[in-house]
Amino acid sequence: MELYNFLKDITLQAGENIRKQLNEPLLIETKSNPNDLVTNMDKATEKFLFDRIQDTYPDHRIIGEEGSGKDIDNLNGVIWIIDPIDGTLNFVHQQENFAISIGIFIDGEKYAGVVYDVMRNILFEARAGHGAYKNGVKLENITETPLATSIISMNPNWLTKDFTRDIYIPLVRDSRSARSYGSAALDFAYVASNKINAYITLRLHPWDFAGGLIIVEEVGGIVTNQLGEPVNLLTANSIVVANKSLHTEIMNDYLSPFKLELEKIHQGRFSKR
Ligand code: 2AM
Ligand code: CA
Ligand code: CA
Ligand code: CA
Repeated sequence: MELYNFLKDITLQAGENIRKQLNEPLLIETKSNPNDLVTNMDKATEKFLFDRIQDTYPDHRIIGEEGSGKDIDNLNGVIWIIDPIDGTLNFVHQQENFAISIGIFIDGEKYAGVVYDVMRNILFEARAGHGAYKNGVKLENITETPLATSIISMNPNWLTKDFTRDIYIPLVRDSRSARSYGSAALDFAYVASNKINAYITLRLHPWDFAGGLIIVEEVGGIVTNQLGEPVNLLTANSIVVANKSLHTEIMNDYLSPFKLELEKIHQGRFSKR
């Protein structure tokens, strides 16, 4: 089976496994802090995807949130970057609004990405250079919007912290409105499908955005870190994803004035995954 079809196939199967086991008891553990959760389903889904890929493509390498490929420090060959459940808090509290996110890169070049909204059974997919699709329907290029008529997505936590409040309040104030969905992968897919016009966040890991980046760039979206630099697939990153003109407006009018503060925030913070 062609690699792209294999990617979609195992993603849909992994989603079906999650839906089938939704009523089984969940084992919930905490990771870095009491609000940072992981469940047996996150781990089982990563293992399912890992085993399927290794069986079929033993020379491919896999980076996953729940421990796969911890030592990988270069992008040589075929690399899968996997978040088995993006939006674990939504998964635990709501049993919806979470996604499986996968990006495949070959020698560091984009190959294909999926973001699968498991409970709504909506598959966002893209093969680099071949357009992006939502449940098989081709997505149009996203529209360019000024901030004043844009809906932006941002985690409200960034508005509560002393070191970031002054940077982000003007952005939220001057937008048409703000939303927070709790799944970075879905945020990327929503920018790609024109439901929202930008997503801004200060810290994402490669597995949060690898699939979504390939999808949104296929429809004209721009993805950089908050210093305006290309994102790094091997480390954590800050993120601004938006249509082209809105990305420019956010960078020039809202983030560049805080360049020194943002550089300070970035120092050291993003060197590791
Ligand atoms: P997760 O559910 O896979 O952990 C929620 O705002 C978004 O941020 C989700 O995509 C979530 O992914 C991600 N996230 C949660 N904790 C994070 C952390 N400590 N650093 C970076 N991203 C995180
Ligand atoms: Ca997590
Ligand atoms: Ca994630
Ligand atoms: Ca996750």
